[in-house]
Amino acid sequence: MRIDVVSIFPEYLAPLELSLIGKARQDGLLDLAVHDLRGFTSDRHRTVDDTPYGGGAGMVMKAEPWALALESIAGEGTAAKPVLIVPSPAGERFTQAIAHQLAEEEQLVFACGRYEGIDERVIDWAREHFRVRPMSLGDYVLNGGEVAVLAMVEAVGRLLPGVVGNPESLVEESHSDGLLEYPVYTKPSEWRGREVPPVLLSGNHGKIAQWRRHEQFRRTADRRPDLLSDFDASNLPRADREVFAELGYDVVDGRLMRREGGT
Ligand code: 6GU
Repeated sequence: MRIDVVSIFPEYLAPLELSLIGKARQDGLLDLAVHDLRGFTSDRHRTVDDTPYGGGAGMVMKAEPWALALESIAGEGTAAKPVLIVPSPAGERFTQAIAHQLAEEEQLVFACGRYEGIDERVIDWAREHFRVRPMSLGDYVLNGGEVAVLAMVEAVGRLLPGVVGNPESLVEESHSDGLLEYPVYTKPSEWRGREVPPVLLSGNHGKIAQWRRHEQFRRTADRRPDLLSDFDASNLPRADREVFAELGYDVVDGRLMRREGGT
């Protein structure tokens, strides 16, 4: 996969040289380039921002440096219409499902805005060269897209073939099946008076798998009940339905329904 990142703070992306993603780049699995937006200015001050039309606080990123940067990237690449991801708190929510979609792409381009954002005409114009996707990590505000790009590149990069050594690691993790992951433990079996759940020491792999799945249900109901409305509860084994019943959920038409006045 080819990834291009445009930013006025290229140094912010330095962590992409480390760990799994850094290794993937060294191994030739990921070809990643970071471009300085100021390299596409032509005035003495290398200006990338200006005051907003209509007034108001803050500055807006000027259109022309962005167009020059994105044109040079679109011209270099081999993908017909690469995906252009524009990190923004006003974007579509980035999810594991989207990470999987993006991992299938030949080329991704990330446009890191700062200040109050990029002149909206760039987003519109860019649709001629890119499949544009404004993306948000969640409902909070960062100062710019760089930290969000670190997160998205890591989420996508680890799904590329060969990046994670043992692909089994990708199967049983949070969000891979619409549930949060189960809790994990390692030696010693007793630590500061706390025991590892005995089932994990039982050697009974069927029992362990069921316990883990039920812990996923409990955790998800406790921390992220919103995820349960999309959970496919048709054909759930009786033991699973019993756990959900304890948690205050009934199965109605293959969906989990919070019981009225449930605990
Ligand atoms: Cl992707 N960008 C910015 N600037 N803020 C955010 C975000 C992205 N996601 C959540 N907050």
